Amino acid sequence: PGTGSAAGDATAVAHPNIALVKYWGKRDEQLVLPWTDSLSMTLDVFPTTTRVRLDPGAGEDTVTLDGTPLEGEPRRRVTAFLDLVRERAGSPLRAVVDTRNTVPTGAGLASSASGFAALATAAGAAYGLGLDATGLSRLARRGSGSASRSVFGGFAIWHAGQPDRGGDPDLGSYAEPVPVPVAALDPALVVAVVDAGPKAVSSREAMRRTVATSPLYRPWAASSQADLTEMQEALRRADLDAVGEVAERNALGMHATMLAARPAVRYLSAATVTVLDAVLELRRAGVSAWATMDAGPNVKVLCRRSEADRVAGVVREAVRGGSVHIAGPGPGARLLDA
Ligand code: 2P0
Repeated sequence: PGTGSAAGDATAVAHPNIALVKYWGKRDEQLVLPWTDSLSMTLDVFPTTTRVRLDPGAGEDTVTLDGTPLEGEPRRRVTAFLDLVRERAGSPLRAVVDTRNTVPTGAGLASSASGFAALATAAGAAYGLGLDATGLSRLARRGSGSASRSVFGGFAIWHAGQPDRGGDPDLGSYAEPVPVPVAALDPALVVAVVDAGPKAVSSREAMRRTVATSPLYRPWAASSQADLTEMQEALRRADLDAVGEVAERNALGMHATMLAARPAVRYLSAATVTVLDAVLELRRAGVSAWATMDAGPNVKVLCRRSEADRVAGVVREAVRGGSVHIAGPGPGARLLDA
C-alpha cells in the first residue's frame, strides 16, 4: 500500500482474487478464522474503488455502493467492520463510505474480496491505524475471509492459523505473497459470466451449513491440505497443467461438500456444466484449460495467456449470451493519491 491520501479521507483500489485452493468453512465466525489454508491469484480486472471520509458531525455511517445507499445485512457488515476499525483507532467518528464496483456484486465473482480489501485499506488510512500489509490482511479478513488475499497482488496464501495454541488467534491468520515465476507460468483466467444475478444462498450461510451438516466436509478439508502442498510445488516449477489439475479437483471437491450438505447447496447450473464440457473438449484438443468455480454458477478457466484468446472463443460459444473476460495476475490493494 502506498501513501498519499490525506488524514481522515482516503481512497483505495483493490482487485478480486480467485482461489486455486479454496477457502470453504470457518472455525470461528466472529474472527473469520478458516479451517483450511487457501491460495489464490489476484486479478487485473474488476477493481473496486472505495473512499472513506470521516465525518465529525455525523451520528451514523453513510454507506453507498455505486451511488445507492446500502441497507440491511450488506450495510450491517460494513458498519460492523467500521466499528472494529474505530475500536482499534480509539475514534468515535462516523464515516462516509463510497464504493464503486466494476464486478457484478454477489454473483460469486469475489466482489466481497475486492470490496473489503479496498475498505480495509481506505479505512485503515482514514482512521490512521498505521498497519503494514500483514496487519491490513488480518483486518480485511474480518470483513470477508477472501479479502485477506486481495491485499496482495499476484499469488497469495492465506494461513488458517493454529487453532489451539493459546495467545491471540487473530494474529495467526493472514495472507502473504507466494513467489511464482509468473513469466514462465504465463497464467490467465478466462472468466465466463453465465449469470450475473445475485445468488440465492450467501457463501457465508452456505459455508456454515456445509461445515455443520456435510459428511464430505472433513475429508475435503484434509485433502485440501495435500492439494495446497502440491499446488505450491506446481507453482514453483511453473507447471501450468499441474496447477490446473489441482485447482480443478479442489474446486469440484468443494462443490461436492456443498451438494452433500443438508439441505444441499447447489451453485452450479446447466450453463456451468456446458462450460465444463467445453473445457474438457479443449483439453482433448491439446489445450491446457482447467476450470474452477466459486459460490455461484460462473466458471473461471485457467489457461496459458498465449492460448487465452482461443480458450475465450470456445468458452464464448458455450455460454451464449453470457460475457467472457480474460484476466491476468493483478496488483495488490493500494491507496490513491488525494
Ligand atoms: C474462496 N469463496 O476461497 C472461496 C471459494 C467462495 C468459494 O471466499 O464469509 O465472501 O465473507 O468470509 O470470503 C467466498 O466467501 O466469505 C469465498 P466470508 P467470502 O475464494
